[in-house]
Amino acid sequence: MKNISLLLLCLFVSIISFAQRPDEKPAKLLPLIPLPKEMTPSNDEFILTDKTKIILTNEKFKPEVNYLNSYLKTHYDLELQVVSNMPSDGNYIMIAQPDFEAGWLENYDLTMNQNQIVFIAEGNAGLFYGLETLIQLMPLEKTKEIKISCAEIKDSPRYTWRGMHLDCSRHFFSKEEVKKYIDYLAMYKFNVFHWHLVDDQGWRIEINKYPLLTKMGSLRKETIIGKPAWDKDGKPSKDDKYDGTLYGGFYTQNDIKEIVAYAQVRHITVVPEIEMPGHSLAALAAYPQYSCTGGPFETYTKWGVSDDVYCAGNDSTFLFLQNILAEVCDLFPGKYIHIGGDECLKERWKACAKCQKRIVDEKLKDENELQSYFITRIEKYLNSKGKQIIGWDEILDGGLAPNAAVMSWRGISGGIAAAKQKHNVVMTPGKPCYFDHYQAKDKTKEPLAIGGYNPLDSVYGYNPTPKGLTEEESKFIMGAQGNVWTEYITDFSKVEYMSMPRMAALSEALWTPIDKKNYKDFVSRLKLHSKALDKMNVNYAKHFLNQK
Ligand code: TNX
Repeated sequence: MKNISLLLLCLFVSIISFAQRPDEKPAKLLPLIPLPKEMTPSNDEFILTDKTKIILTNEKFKPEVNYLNSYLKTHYDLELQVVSNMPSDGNYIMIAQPDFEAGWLENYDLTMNQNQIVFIAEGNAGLFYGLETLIQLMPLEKTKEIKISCAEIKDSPRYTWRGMHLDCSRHFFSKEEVKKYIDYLAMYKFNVFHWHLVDDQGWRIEINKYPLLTKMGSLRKETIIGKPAWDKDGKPSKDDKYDGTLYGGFYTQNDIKEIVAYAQVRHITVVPEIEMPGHSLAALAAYPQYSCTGGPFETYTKWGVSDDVYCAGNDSTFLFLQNILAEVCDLFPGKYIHIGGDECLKERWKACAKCQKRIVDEKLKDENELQSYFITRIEKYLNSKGKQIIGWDEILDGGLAPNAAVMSWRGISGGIAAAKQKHNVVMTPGKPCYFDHYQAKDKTKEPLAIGGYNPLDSVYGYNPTPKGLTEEESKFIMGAQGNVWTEYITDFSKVEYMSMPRMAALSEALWTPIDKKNYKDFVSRLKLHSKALDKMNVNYAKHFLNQK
């Protein structure tokens, strides 16, 4: 009996001492977002100084090494020497490749102790994500001795499409602001920037062949103040008030090239959106001949959806759009072009002789099938240019174009239907992926938003892979995206308020294995990470600071 008690006592003591030896502090909470797939923090510290060397054995990683060095230069005013052999003394950061090729281009391993930081990555993107992790571990204050908490990390993303969208039509954001937004995406390991460049309220991309698109379509004579009080017949109400101020802005092709290159360095693909057949009033204000009625039109000054859309019966409409898309294809090297496709009202088509003739000639059933004809014809053109189309889930109505990917925004049913038809899908249901919705319950204390309620925890808890799909069908869910529509977001500081930190929460929903996710733990890390946001002067929403 005595022996057994002794044994139990020994066991108890050893369990206690195993859990926490007196010389060992509990594992540190590291301010990493998104949380890596596998991570073991240690109590070691790596001290990075201007003596630290970078060992680079493969030149292909030079761009990422330059990125790290320019980060260090900007934030700590130091630059590390890059060498190709093991240095005889001092600590180092080694960049290595695995000795196999598996095609795991976004993965990285990061091993750290007080003498060395070793990255192993097969692809440049993987190394870039590793560097972003390392950067999040660096101290915020400018110092000559950069103390970095060590950990052993094996990381890779859960989804291949980790997107954020920004509507630059309803309100225009400068080139510098767009770059800032891209920086936030890079920080959280997003890899797609969906750039909403065109809508009823403004055309924002220079097209050389059609200069009036920016000369006229980028301007609106004024903007509605607050929310429109829609009349029952959809006509503007006399209660609507306008600000009487000319509003406009656009990106030159050089601006676009600069932004695309900026994103490329950060392993972010820019997906441009050119809306059709609806949401096209700004283009029709400049070129009314491509509408059903011939116009004239004005760039929309209020929010909502216009009746006037591109004419689907007129062959010259397609030529016009193809000429635009040809320039778009040259500017954006990514595989996908977003062709919109949402909320196309069919009133004009119903009354248009040319559209009705098209329906008869093409043996279409109705205006929904006419929309499908429209999108399929555009798809054929873009496929011939080596591009794939992606569109909002209305492109399912009347039949999906053969190779189209679908962005599911009216809930998830469009995404489920598309996946079942073996089409690629990006999930972005209004709940919880619309970051133009309110993020706090008490709306009276919040800046004006379009409506809805998408708090941080619901964004965090989002699982892009819906129930009810087989494993095979689930493979078509490429990922998800957060959308920032800007009807009520008039300046960049409000873009930050609406998107941060919901963007951080979404990044974890897209990156971290589902069984590793924990909202409480996320909030604890976010509290640490928010110090970095403070340092960057980001106007993020602070509701989480009161959450335990
Ligand atoms: C719906 S989402 C729209 C946008 C609006 C947004 C406001 C989508 C494809 N169309 O035009 O800006 O709602 O939340």
